[in-house]
Amino acid sequence: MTQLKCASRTLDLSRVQVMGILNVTPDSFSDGGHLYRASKLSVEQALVHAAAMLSDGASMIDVGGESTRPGAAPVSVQEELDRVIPVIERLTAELDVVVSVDTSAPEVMREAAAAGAGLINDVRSLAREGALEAVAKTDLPVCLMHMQGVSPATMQLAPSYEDILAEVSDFLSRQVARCVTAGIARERIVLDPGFGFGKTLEHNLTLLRRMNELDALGLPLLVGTSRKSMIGQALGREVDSRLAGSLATVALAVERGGRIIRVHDVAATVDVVRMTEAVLYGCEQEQA
Ligand code: 9MG
Repeated sequence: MTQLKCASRTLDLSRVQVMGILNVTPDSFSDGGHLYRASKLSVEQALVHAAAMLSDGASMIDVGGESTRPGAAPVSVQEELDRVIPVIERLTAELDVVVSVDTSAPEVMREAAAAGAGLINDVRSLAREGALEAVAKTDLPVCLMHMQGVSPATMQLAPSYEDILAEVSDFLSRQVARCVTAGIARERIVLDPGFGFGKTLEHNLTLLRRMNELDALGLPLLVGTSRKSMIGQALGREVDSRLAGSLATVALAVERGGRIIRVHDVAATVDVVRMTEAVLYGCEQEQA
C-alpha cells in the first residue's frame, strides 16, 4: 500500500514523508502560563512555525497539546481542545499539508477531524474509552504506537522485555486486529514501534537495529526518535545538541523501512531522507 488517504489529501508513501512536530503546549510559546489558552498570538506563531516546516519539506504537521514526556502533567480534555483545535483550523485552511493530531482523547479526535485533521496519532493506541469508536466513525487514518506501561507518566519505571522485537510486533498486530474488528480498514493504519516509550537505551537501540523485522506486519511504519533521550544517553548530549545523533537514526530508520519520520528539525531531516533514498534506490533527478 503506497497511498494513505488523509481527509482531502493523499500521501504517497512510496517516498518517505517527513512529519514536522508542532507542540502547542505552554512551554512552546512565549505567552505561555499555567492556564494556557490558544491565544491569537500563539495560533499565529504556530502557523509561522508550520509554514516554515512545510517550506523545509515536511508534508505532514503533527499538532499536540499534551506533553508525552515521561512524568509530564496530564491536561484536561477542554484544555487540550482549546490548545489544538484553533491551530488545526488555521493550518488546514491556510497550508497545503496533512495535519495530524497527537491525542488520546476521543473528544479531541472527533473535533480535530471536524476541523480538517488528516490523521490521528495516538501514542496510547486507542486505549482510552471511546477512542476506538471515535476513530472508526471518521474516515481518517490512525497511527498506533507501542508503549510498555499504561501511560507516559509511568512508562519508564522499569521497562523489561524478553525479546523486544517479538513483543512490539505482537502488540501492534493485536492492535491492528482490534481496529479491523471495530471497522477501521487496514489501509487506514500506520504503525509505530514507539521509541522512548517504556524502553531503556539498549531496548531502543535493539529496536532500531532490528526494525526491518516489523516489515512482516505489512503496514507503513512511522518513526519518532527526534532529540529523544536515547540520543542524549548514547552521546551524552543535552536536548539542544542532539541533531547529528537524531539524523543518524533517521538514515538507519529509512534503510530499515520507516515511511514517515516524525521530527523537530525538518530541513536537515529531509536532506538525510532524500540522500538515504538516493543510495538505496538511485536518484531519479539528473545530476547537476
Ligand atoms: C507524540 N509523540 C511523541 N513521540 C512520538 C513517537 O515516537 N511516535 C508517535 N507516533 N508519536 C509520538
